[in-house]
Amino acid sequence: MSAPCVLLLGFEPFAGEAVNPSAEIVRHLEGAMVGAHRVVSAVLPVSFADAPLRLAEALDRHLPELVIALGQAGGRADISLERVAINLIDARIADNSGLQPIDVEVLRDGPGAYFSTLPLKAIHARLRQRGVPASLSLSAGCYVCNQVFYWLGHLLSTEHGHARGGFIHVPWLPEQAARHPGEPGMPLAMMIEGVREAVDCALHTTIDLDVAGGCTH
Ligand code: PCA
Repeated sequence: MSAPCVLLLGFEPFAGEAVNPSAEIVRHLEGAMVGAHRVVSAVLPVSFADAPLRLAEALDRHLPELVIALGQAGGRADISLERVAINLIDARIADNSGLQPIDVEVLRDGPGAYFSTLPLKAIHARLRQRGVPASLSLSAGCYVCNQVFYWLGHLLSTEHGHARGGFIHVPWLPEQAARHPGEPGMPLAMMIEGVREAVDCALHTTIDLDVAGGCTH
């Protein structure tokens, strides 16, 4: 019998960047074992039309127990543990297919929001303990990452109700930040360590910590 799996999702580069740290992280962790769970991964297009389809395909193919989608949030200084996906798209720039939807719902007549089902407080504590800068975030934005996070919430509360999951934004890599004077970056190795710890913590935590988290974004 094959090992139970954890699905990690990243995104292709966008907004003129040559790399997306989220894709680098999931490629690095593909095939890794975290306890008894095997990591599988997929890199999604930065496309409002295609990303939700590719997300659903990956869930159907792998039937993971845990799903963590990752995306780049240039300008943020730490690993952002996203709490909530909202039913709103308002694209600041066109996606990689040239689409720029403005003020539309992710899912017509869907709930206003879906919440992460990851144990975010426990993950936050674990990352800080390991020296990986992290914070809880109240906004995954209103671009493709929020759309995918919302669809993930929808799929986890319908046909993939056996799985838990959520979204984590990561900063630019140092080489990307260098082209944006004054903006922060984070080394890839630290992000990989943070995501691996988040997976391990989520797999081992059934009841989240009952502590104040604060939210910085
Ligand atoms: N970040 C974008 C989309 C893809 C990515 O990595 C976002 O935050 O919406």
